[in-house]
Amino acid sequence: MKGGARFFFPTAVRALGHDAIEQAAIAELNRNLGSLAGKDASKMSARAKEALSGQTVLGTTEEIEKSFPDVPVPNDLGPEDYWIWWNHEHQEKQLLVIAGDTSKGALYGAFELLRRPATAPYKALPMEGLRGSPAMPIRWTDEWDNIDGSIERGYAGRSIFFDAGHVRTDLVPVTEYARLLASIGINGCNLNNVNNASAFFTPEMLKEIARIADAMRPYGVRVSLSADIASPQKLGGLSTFDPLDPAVQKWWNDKVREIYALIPDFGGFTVKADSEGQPGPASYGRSPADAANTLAAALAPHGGVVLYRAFVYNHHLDWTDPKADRARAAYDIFHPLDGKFEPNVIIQTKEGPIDFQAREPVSPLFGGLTQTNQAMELQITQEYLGQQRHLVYIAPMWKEVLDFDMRVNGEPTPVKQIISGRTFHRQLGGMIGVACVGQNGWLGSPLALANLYAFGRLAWNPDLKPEDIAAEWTQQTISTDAAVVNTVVNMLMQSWPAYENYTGPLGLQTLTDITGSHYGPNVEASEHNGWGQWHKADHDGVGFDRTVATGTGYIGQYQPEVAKMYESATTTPDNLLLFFHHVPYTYKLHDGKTVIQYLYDSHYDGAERAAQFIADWNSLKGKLDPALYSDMLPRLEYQAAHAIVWRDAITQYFLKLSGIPDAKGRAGHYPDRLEAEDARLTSYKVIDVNPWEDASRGKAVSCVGQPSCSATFNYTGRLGTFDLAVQYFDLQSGAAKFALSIDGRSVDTWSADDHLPSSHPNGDNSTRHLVHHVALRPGDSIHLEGIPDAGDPAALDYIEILQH
Ligand code: GCW
Repeated sequence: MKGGARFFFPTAVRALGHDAIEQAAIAELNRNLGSLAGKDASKMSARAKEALSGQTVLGTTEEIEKSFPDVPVPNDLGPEDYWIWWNHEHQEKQLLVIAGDTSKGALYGAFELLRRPATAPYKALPMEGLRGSPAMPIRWTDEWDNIDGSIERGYAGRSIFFDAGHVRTDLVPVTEYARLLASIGINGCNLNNVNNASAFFTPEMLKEIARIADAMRPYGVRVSLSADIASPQKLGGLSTFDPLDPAVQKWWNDKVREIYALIPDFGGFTVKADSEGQPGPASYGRSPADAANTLAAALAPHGGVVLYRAFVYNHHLDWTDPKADRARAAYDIFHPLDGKFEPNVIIQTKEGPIDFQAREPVSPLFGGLTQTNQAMELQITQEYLGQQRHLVYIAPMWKEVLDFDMRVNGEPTPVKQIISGRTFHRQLGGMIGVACVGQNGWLGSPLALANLYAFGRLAWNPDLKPEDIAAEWTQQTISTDAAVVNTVVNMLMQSWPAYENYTGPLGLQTLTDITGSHYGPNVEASEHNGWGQWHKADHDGVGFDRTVATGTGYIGQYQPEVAKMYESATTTPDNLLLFFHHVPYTYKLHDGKTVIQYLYDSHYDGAERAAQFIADWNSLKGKLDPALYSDMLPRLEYQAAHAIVWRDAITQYFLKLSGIPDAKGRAGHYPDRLEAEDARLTSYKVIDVNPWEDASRGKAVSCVGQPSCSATFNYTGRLGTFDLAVQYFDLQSGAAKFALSIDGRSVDTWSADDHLPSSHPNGDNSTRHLVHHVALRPGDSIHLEGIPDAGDPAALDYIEILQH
């Protein structure tokens, strides 16, 4: 425990109290001691051995005072704070204290202690003890699990909570998840999807859900549920769900009483109402405040809260109306209700005004509710950020939002202070991370877990730096080796900028299929429909005029100093330019580059960066757990290839629309490609890919109604050895097979057996197969055979000869 020496703690560990949380904390310490101290003691230094003697005790401040009256326990710890203190004595007299005002605080202290050997091995505890305190009271994950065990926007397999209309029998993964959450200070978990929530409220189901609460309780994680506002009618048989009807209030009061009888520490309700087809108070001409307060009145006597989501908007907007603007909705609806919500209501606002895009400005609503509790909702699950198939570490984005200064009343008012309750002296507030964990390694991809970790750490302390959090995470979960930590942290830190660059830079949002997969490129999917995710690209220019002067007036929802910055294109940061302004393609950014050239360059840069991740990861081979190394490598290769699909789609699209060529000659110009539609085809048919930009030159070939098809290309290039990239479409269903041969020699075979979104060939499933070191002579014939399978027509886009 001393400075300069490696950090150990006494291995005789005990709890002073008996409650389940203290027992869980002790179990956690013991479990990890095994890996710390169980190392060969004969090889330990004398100092290290000494540091392991004495005792570690854990308890509430009250328990510590009683058993150890000489220990200087602070008397001002908050309910979830911890205090870790060492008496600086030697050997058997050595005493390490982990205290909390409550056992939950002590549990967080235990996890803090366990972080240190990997993250701060040589850092001594301060003489006065180490204190920790969460910045905000509400630190929850939301899960969007359905009662059948599927998960909306979940990319890691099936639910750990539910299956076929019931709570799962095996709740071991739930306990493990609660541990994971507690280790990063998360204290609540909202279990079910905000859509279609009523089925969870039957008496039978609530009894089953109590088992989940029991499994999570020892880790200080309170469960809560999404509530369907129409439940009194759907489940209760009432003729109405009007929140102001006394029978409706009574129904909720009774239901809440029923819940608390089963789950005494139930957290409360999350509500999505009047949004994307969910019922809401608008049906009766009532406001969100009326609905929220009805639920709040039922929950208040039991200590529960209502997280009412500000994600309320009309998805049938008139796209021909230049004043219509979805971004305005949350502020327009909720700002007038400021001060009308009960004290146990918290307005839960997505971090940006649209919907978890690659980049958005901060929601102006954070500055518009000064008499209302607020929480920020963000997505850990990567719905619009590559669905965990792409490495995107989101903490830098969250950090920008948290640090953003709303300038309320012209004063410094960073979002992190508003949502912690400090700015406007609110009792409640916090951060909600939509996690959607599943049975497949929680988030489906090993490095995606850095996002869950970072979410918890930032909710605990939003002053932490994303790169430091990335380093902590890497040290604890991958390796403390400096090269590993540096490389992984660099990869993580570069991943969001890379993704933004190859999907939707300059505030264009994620240029994906917004009505379908939310995954691959589809520039026009945002346009000409009521969803309001418009970027308004046309032949002359691109971007959405949201100014007060000539646009939708959205910018006027910000406080004056912020509004002033965004109102003028010259003072708007480049990375949000097109979110706020419609400009010609030739408009010059701050460094003098035109918008169109930036669109080209950023996509090429982003794709290049994604390719670099492969080399970065490979540089760590031998220093990584081999299983992790080989799990991650194909994911990074896939990402690099899909980044090329994105790059080509967006650059081709804007080249055609603007008619302005790429000054560097890259966009739409692929000299090393052999297009499938130009090959000699046997049974393959040429198809138009939809959207056209998702295929090289808009066309591909597809094998429909045939047992097999082939494309033969005549190689006319130079003699040499090359890598070949075969670009094909790996549809969701089936597993088509491909066989490549050169001049009759079989070179490679593979199967299109991934499960990518979409059932027709497009950018969701355009996939690259690399064949290395292929010797080619001019005049060779490159022959590709495709064998379709169960709805997968072995569709093929091109072969690219990669020049070394
Ligand atoms: O981003 C959109 C998602 C929906 C989601 C909705 C919401 C739960 O595409 O799947 O529904 O947001 O946040 O309510």
